[in-house]
Amino acid sequence: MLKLNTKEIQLKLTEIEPQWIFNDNSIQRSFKFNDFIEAFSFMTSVALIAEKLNHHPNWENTYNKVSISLSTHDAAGLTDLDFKFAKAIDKLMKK
Ligand code: H2B
Repeated sequence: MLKLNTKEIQLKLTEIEPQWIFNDNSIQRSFKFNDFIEAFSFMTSVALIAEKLNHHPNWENTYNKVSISLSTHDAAGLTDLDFKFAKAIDKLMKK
């Protein structure tokens, strides 16, 4: 996977939900649910996408909150795969 440059990243950021922020060589978004079960159900769906893409999130869960940070470890930065993953997560949230 090819590491994206700043210009490519700026363009790609316009294709995902505005809640994603570019920070520390990754894209990050936080989610809040009604309770732990809803948060964990969401995480389960994200985990299935991750396995399908063979691309995995760095994330944190505290009760009803989930924070996700996406980057490509192998490329030490962002690649198309991170944006593909972000789009799939955005799609989940629209259901
Ligand atoms: N996920 C992420 N986010 N970045 C990677 O570089 C990565 C991954 N590499 N999932 C994959 C798995 C790699 O470790 C395996 C061996 O394919």
